[in-house]
Amino acid sequence: MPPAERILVTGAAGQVGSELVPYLRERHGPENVVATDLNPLPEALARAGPHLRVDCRDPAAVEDAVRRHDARVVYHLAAILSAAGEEAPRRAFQVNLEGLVYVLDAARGAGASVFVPSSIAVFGPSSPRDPAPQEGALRPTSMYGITKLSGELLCDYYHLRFGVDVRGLRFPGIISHVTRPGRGTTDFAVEIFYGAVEEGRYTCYLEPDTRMDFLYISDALEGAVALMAADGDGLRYRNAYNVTSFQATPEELARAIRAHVPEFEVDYEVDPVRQALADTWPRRLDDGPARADWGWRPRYDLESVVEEMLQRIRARTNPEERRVDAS
Ligand code: NAD
Ligand code: AKB
Repeated sequence: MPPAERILVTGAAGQVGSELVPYLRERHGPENVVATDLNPLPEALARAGPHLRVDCRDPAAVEDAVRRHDARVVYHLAAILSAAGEEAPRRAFQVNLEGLVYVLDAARGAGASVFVPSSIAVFGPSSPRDPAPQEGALRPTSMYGITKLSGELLCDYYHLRFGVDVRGLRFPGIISHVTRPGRGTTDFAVEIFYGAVEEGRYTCYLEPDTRMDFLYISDALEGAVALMAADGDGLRYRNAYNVTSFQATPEELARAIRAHVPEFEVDYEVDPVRQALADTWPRRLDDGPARADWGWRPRYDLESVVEEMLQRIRARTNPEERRVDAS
């Protein structure tokens, strides 16, 4: 168990934050992990430890939250994801970039370190797609990708210029079961499990053969914490390391689910905006540097994720399985 640390999480109500906060509270004590978000937190999260409303676009509020709680580490998750960013590009710019600068300034003032997740969306149509290397052609065409790539550069700048210990991972699509995703391009890989369990069917907004890159939430959380614990001198790429676990198309996901839910049906109604985003992203990230520099090793693959997602979602909707799950 690591020594307890005062930690502040922004965007704690989201898909990643709602699982990162309990994960950190388990390790550092509930009283040491402050959950913040613009929107209300899930009740369980709010009940279990300190929390407050913080809009990351408000520099005074961010600085006050970091200072008042004497945060030593900030996990800055607040963001507008890819599909939502195409609906409101200006807002994506403000939250993803202005908000990031305010968090970096507050961390600099307080001497705190920072984790900032980046995304596979930093790559663009001119990038190699399979695999996309750690370094190379990074010319994203979505507002989300542009803010994420600019964010990586800002983080490196704050490290080089001001000595802020800021680190990040380029996540592919994250699959999880506690909080539904926040209007990204990879949401189908979560929604499809709810469709299978709750309705036996799902309508997918991407073409059946669109290959995308994925990571299970447990690997994402372990990766973030491992990167923050790594010796900073050994990090060649602070912001941000490619990480990945497995690749799948909607049709392959559906087939893997059908091994457990034989009657499961999927049809397709393509959303041109999300299809266009998916078509500019790599099919797979090269995670070699993360493996070499700080020992990145994901534990989950397609089959184990399918099993776990179905079990977790069934346990929430089926009281018989809930009892089994809790034992
Ligand atoms: P999400 O959309 O589920 O959650 C983001 C949270 O930010 C929400 O709870 C929202 O209320 C909050 N937020 C929005 N505007 C805010 C503001 N102005 N001030 C404070 N909070 C605000 O996103 P997520 O999936 O949890 O993503 C977390 C981080 O991980 C983001 O930086 C995202 O870019 C990155 N990421 C996620 C994925 C994924 O598949 N989930 C993949 C790659 C990178
Ligand atoms: C999205 O689809 O926007 C996110 C991401 C991969 O960054 N899930």
